[in-house]
Amino acid sequence: MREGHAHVIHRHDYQAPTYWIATVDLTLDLDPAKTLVTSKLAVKRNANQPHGPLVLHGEELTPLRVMIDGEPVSFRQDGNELTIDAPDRDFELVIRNTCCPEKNTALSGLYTSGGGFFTQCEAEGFRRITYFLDRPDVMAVYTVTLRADKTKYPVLLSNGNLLEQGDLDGGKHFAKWHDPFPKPSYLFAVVAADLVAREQRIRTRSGKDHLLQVFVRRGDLDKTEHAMNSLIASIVWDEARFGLPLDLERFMIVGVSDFNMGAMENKGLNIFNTSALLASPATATDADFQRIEAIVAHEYFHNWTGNRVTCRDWFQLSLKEGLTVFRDREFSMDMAGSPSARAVQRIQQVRALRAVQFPEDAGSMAHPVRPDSYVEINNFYTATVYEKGAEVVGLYQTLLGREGFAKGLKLYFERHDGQAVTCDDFAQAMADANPGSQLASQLDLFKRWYSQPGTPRVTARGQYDAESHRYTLRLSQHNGKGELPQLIPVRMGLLGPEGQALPLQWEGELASHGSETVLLLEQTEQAFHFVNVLVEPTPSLLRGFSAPVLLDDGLSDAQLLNLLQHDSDAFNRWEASQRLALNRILGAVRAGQPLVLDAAYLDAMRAVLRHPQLDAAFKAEALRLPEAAYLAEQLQVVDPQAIHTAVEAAWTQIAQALRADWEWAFEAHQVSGGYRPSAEDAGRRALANLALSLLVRASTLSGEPVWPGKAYQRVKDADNMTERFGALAALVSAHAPLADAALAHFHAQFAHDALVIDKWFMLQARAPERDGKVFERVKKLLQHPDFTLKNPNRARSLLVQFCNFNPGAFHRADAGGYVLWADQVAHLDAINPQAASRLARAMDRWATLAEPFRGAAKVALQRLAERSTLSNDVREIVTKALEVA
Ligand code: B3K
Ligand code: ZN
Repeated sequence: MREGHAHVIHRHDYQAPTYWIATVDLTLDLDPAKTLVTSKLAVKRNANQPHGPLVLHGEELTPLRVMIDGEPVSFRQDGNELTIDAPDRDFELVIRNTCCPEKNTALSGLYTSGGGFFTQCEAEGFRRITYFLDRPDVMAVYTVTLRADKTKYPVLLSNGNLLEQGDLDGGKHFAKWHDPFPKPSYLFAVVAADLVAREQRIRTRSGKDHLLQVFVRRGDLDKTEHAMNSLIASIVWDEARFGLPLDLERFMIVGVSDFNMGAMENKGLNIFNTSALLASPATATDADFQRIEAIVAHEYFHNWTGNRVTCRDWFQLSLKEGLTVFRDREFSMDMAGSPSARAVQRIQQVRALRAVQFPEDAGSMAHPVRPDSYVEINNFYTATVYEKGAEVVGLYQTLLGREGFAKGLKLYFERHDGQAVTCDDFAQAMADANPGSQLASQLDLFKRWYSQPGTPRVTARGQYDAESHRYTLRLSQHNGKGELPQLIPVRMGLLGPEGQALPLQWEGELASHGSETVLLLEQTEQAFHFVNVLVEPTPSLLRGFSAPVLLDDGLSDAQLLNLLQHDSDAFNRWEASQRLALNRILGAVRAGQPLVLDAAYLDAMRAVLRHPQLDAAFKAEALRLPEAAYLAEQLQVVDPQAIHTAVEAAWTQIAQALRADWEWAFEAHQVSGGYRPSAEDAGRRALANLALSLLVRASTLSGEPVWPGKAYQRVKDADNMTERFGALAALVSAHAPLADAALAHFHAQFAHDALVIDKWFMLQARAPERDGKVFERVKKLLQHPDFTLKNPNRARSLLVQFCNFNPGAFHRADAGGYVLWADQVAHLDAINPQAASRLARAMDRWATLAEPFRGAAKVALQRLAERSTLSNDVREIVTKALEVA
């Protein structure tokens, strides 16, 4: 990887391989220093391609010998390729090689963690275990034999079914696994460790019995109940909603502490970052419980969308990721239950999309949902491929309806089960299953969502003619330079001045068709005419965020307040709250004036907070201010300090002006009884935590001790992590005098729980900056005995949280944040390129920064780019950043 040249791979260069591999018979003699791998492959000539040598991928491996049909043959190793002059026919290939798991700090391939062996093969980790055609269109049936010391590694796991196990000489044992489903190498997995399992047997609808297992380290078993429940719920849901059953006798999940992402969907053997698996009320927050449920579901759902039908090449990544995120979102919404709880889910999805994917799509790493080229594929597991990809899949459902979408998915599996396919194949199945649909007639137009980068900007302006009772809505779309119009469904309704939903009647029609419709914007500009509109309406557009666009509807404060109070669409009520805040914050930033929140806004927020019918979870979302990253996206030139100052001022005024209301909210939303991670209880805790944080803020500013004292007491006494951490966050973000004592208490109490200590780092890294204190603290924390760059969770919880998600502290006029960033990216890159590359992305949007930030950011980027030792991962990010200007 390091010696390799930055080689750009293009989507249009795809070619099927010269050889296929039908079966893989793999034996691993596991040893941390030198693992011996024997791989026996049934190689098949692909008659559709001209004959040529067999070129296998291999990285950081030592080859020992290569045999064809039992005869040793010569081979050439050149960089990361092994070339064999193979015959023009089918043959058996045997390769023996070694690799070194304990030196594998990149955590890709076979590595050690906590004294055990684990693998991560997506995207290109299998080639770090043995030489192979390590590409997703090569699908093979695997048989795997593991041999290892029995005392150190009592549990030996691989994909599929256990065929055999037993003891060997010298204190060793073995296990032999067989996976009947052909799979690409990226879904291969091995675990050998000292683990214990929570087990559950279930019988699915079809009457088949299955064994579910969650493997963790001894001592963590009491934190696996939620994951097991989530797995069972996912299995039941996928069968009920899409008719997709569990196809394996055994489904295993394994937790590991050193892992580059959340989890991995290896066939029948999901491997999880412990942060995405372990939860108990004492150590995990409501958000953790929710995230674990979503990730367990996501990986399980991959079993069909990703594993049974996989990607032909890595450009098609969103085929499995966008679709699977869409599926886990639908699952989470169904699990949340009430319409309001579903809306809260949608709100949280959109908040994340706007804070991460919108900036990505406007920055140096902007790429289409189906990218056209890459240097390092691991850099393309992005918010665009995942989250925007899921939005695009959602568009199919919006256009086809739930039933039409389900029909499309059914046809997709009928056609492609067991194959490696493309996003085009998916789109075609959706269209063919729904002949006569708008999708089918406009498929090429629709597919621009896959090929064009950037967030479409939609402008909407309404015109009311009081005499003729006509209302005309003009929609236009602006895409990036040279980009064509896209197909944008705009779900909408009209509200009267008292907030009543108005009937919608098209020009030329005799009667109205209800009060909600979906407009299809497919050209650069279109006008939609409504008749019999008896009062001047307020348009409610893009309900439920029906397309991933930036909408400028030009609504006045009065109209936004009308929507906030009355819209039947909960998402748009929330959106109105955000727009009211956004207009004020941006107004102050643009004018270079201190922010002063007006009574109308504060009264509206009070009304939301005190509303008798709205759910607590919804209130917490509506009262929360827009993310700094989303605010920044509205500006041509970004001064992160000006945004930070305005946001802080807004919070302080909301805290002070609504003080009595927050006291009421805190007391009124206490949850009694045992901890349950239900949407309803979580919503109450979220609102109580927000209230507490604002009360501590207001009190700290006026020097009153009561609320900071209460928060401190809560840090000590709370019986669940959501309340404990909420109280700690309240103290830390207000820079309250008791914050340090609370942090020390918290650290001492959870010193032995790595996942909780990660939270402790994260909280300090994300605290709102005040007089440079947060930056100073982060520098100190880099020296903390608990800090290490070797564990990705720990590195992320301090560095990614600070550099990528704390703009007010990171962007400093003295460039200190950028210097820290460049140094840490370089250090981390020497250990773990994928983790470093993630951190490197903190500079994606540097070119829009105001001076002096912009100039200083450029210097830091150049300094990093000049280093000769960068990995391809980091080099690609830094090079792209510098190409912007
Ligand atoms: N498919 C994996 C991600 C692999 C990332 C490789 N750099 C997890 C997921 O999306 O489910
Ligand atoms: Zn996924």
